[in-house]
Amino acid sequence: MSVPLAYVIAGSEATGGAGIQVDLKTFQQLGVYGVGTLTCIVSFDPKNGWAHRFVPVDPQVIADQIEAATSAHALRTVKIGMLGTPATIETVAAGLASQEWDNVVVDPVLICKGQEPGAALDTDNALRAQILPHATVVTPNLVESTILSGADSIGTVDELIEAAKVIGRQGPKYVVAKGGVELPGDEAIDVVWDGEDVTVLTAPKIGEHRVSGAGCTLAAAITAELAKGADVPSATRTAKDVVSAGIEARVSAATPFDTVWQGAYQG
Ligand code: PXL
Repeated sequence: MSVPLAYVIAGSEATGGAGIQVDLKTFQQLGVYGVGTLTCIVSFDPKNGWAHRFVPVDPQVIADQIEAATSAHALRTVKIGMLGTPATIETVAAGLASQEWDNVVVDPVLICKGQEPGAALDTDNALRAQILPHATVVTPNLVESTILSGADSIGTVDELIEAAKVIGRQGPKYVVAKGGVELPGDEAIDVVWDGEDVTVLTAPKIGEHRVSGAGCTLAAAITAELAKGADVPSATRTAKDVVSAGIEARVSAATPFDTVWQGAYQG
């Protein structure tokens, strides 16, 4: 029996609500065997308002993990999550270039919830220059779309579409630009731009509060569906259903945000 495989290169988020923990849970729920490489360890600090504590993994150790994973398995589909430093980006870009991929899903984690935007311009620029050109799909949230497109702000669906088009010119074949709860209106809107046409996906917003792990779950679910042979538009539609079900059944914690329950989606 051959099981579909998906690979993720991402960071650990110690509360379980984001990062590689979410990616691997999502892969499993969608019937895909997950292989993971760790780029960094994020441990929120409960004594200090759950502020970020961030430790990058040594670049050589990242390269070693990529070597082990890609030597053990015939991996064709990969998701890139949080990278965090220019040195990590350099190492991961070299890993991506070392073999061919059918699908590279890039979740451009420029900042996490609670961090200041623009904290690390060199990291943003390295991601844009070295990772985006490899992407089959990139999945920016509203803040990331604003940064990557250079827009002053994004407050409407038309502005989100414009930003997706600008990001699409930086290399990725598909841009899935997420409106999330911050984009005004009753619907959670995602814009899919394929270089020629735009598709607007909608789902009812579930509450007005952000839920941790929604972005990681969406990109991981797209990755899993691509690994199973879906095309990008249908993978994105399924992924949106996975996120909606997971937000509906969210898990509460002492952290500032509830988190997505990946086990809720039953296909
Ligand atoms: O949600 C983005 C994200 C991704 N990956 C890691 C994170 C976060 C946000 O906290 O810590 C490791």
